[in-house]
Amino acid sequence: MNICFRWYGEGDSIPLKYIKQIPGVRGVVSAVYSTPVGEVWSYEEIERLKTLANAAGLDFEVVESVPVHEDIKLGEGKCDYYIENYKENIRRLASFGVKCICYNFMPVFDWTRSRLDHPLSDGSTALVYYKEDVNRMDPQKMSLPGWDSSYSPDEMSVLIEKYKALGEEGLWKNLEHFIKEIIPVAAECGVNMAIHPDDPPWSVFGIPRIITNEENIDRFLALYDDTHHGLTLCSGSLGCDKSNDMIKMIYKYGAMGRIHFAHIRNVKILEDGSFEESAHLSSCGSLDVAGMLKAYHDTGFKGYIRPDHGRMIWGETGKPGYGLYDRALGAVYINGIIEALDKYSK
Ligand code: DNO
Repeated sequence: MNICFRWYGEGDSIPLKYIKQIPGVRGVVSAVYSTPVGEVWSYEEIERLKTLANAAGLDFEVVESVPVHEDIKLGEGKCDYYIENYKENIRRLASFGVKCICYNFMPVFDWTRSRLDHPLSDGSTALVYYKEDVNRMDPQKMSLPGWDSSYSPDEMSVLIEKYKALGEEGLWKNLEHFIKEIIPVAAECGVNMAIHPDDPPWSVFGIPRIITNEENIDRFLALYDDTHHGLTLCSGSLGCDKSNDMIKMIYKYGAMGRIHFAHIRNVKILEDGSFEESAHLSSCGSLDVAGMLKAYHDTGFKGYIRPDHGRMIWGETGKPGYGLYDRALGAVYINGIIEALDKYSK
């Protein structure tokens, strides 16, 4: 397993040399953030990420994310143009040694939470999703760190209505078209495409979401029979729906060679299905993190793995979910379990 750590480029308050100091971390996961969604990333900017990472002794082999333009997801407007740009981004990234590209097909919004700094009983703060609060939220009057903030409230409301009209089947159709276009290019370049599940794995604000459970992931993988067409298996996204059996999914999709990137996050699921993000340790949340790592180990997982969102601890401030300390603890916890599995399992 290749342990890596997300780094938001030169705008990240966490220096690469700190990431390098986390035991066992081999590379960074990053992206070009200055180019508008859908446009082609410049060679210079991709090269700069690679040069900076390598100079710090870190690999740069995973991109998270190359975002998918809404026109592709809606199958309208400049869809063809954006798909061609997407292919070009795959080619360019491959030419700099990128081997895995994470992306998602969530309409309009990336991950959604009701609060980003919810105080936990130990004095740390975490991202939480309280269903009642989300039901009261108006997406046009808010923005979250993972969201594309380039839309005005009016544009956002038009988009939301379009997706409501498109529905799940319409979204599947557009996803299928996109996959059939890009996977041959990825295969030719030796890049593994790894879709990130919807976070949370259910519809928010009345908009369809489809990468949500085993049945839909089966359908997704069946769209194209090639191992370059695979998954970012994010435990904290899929795992906040109790009916998703993460360990079963790791064994199943791992055996198929379709998991290219593993996100390890723990969540504490509350009675009404709301959830709080927790420390990585299994006993801190509802997920069996040790069991998941054993499943990766048992299936001979050779892909990339990273600690996902951390809490804010030890007085740290910064990008919600992406501070240094708790994610570093997560990396070390993952390393410890893997070392024990490597050493003591027959
Ligand atoms: C959340 C992340 C997501 C992820 C995208 C992938 O912290 O896991 O924002 O990067 O959904 O496209």
